[in-house]
Amino acid sequence: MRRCFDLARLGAGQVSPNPMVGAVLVHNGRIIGEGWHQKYGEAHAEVNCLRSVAPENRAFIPHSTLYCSLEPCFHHGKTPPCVDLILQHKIPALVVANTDPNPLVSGKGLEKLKAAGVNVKSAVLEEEGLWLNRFFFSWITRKKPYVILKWAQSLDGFLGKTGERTPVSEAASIRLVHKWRSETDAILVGTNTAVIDNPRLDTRFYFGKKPLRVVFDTHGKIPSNYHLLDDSVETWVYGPKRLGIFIKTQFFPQENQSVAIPSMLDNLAKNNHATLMVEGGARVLQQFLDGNEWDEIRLLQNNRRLGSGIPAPSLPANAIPVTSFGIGNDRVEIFRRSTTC
Ligand code: AOF
Ligand code: ZN
Repeated sequence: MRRCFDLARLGAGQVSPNPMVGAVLVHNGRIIGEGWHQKYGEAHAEVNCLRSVAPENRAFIPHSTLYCSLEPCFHHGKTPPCVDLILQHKIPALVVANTDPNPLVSGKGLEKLKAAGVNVKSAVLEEEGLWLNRFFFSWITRKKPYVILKWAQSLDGFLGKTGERTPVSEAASIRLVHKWRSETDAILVGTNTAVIDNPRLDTRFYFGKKPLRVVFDTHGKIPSNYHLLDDSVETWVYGPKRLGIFIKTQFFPQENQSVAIPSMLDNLAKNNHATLMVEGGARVLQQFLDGNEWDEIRLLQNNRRLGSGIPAPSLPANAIPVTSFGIGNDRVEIFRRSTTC
């Protein structure tokens, strides 16, 4: 199953809002097929796994066990049901990590396979699977994007100097942030960050997709020659419409930032954006924390002091540490929101 998860992760950033799914076919302790869901709208993991079986191994398929990180689909979506494929290939045994919360599937896939005599084992490494696909599970069950708050702070707890762009993180961490962006559907910054930093919010230090940029500009303060108003990638501006021709930029006139947050989250989910990464600044991060509108915090802790500046937000009491690791001179700490308080 861990191999399924590793394969699934290869689809990161390419399949959203679909889940990342991996499948492995095993005959007598030997892997004879592997596959993953590679791109939204294209073949599912099970299809790619069966396609990968070499001609000399095809006769083993009806005597093999299929491991799949997600319950095989039951519905006719953009591709035919994987359940039917498993039955056509007469695969006698199936092991899955998670049932598919998609109402079109939700247990029906496993039921159909069991009824046809397939030996089904479910909930194997279920927690790991839930964490792997936390964006998808959030989007499909809560109709909300999974919200990640990301900030970098100095050793003495500052986000940056007041009123000036202040590099806090190391080059390696910046690359990591670009990787995170490429795995995220949308990135948000507030007006102050947009005005002070003139960020691009792109993925120039990593490969992969360019996420939707979202910015609060409630009083129209962002200079019109700034990157976020360059119409180079899909951008949502919560603020007054600007003069000029915009093709990839949409404006949502909105004067109150705290009112804008819920409607923005709703709008993201409706447009198939399953994740949002909030990259600052202090005010926007605090609004998400105060509204308990967050699921995960990614904190980049640098080892140098700034002496003064904008204080970083305090970690909320319901933040549970998940993992931490070093990168250059930074330490990355990941927290998730406790669901019990
Ligand atoms: C699987 N294997 O690899 C994936 C599944 O529009 P479609 O046809 O691509 O269907 C998307 C839905 O199928 C998605 O919301 C989820 O319920 C399931 N994803 N199922 O059997 C896969 N990616
Ligand atoms: Zn499928």
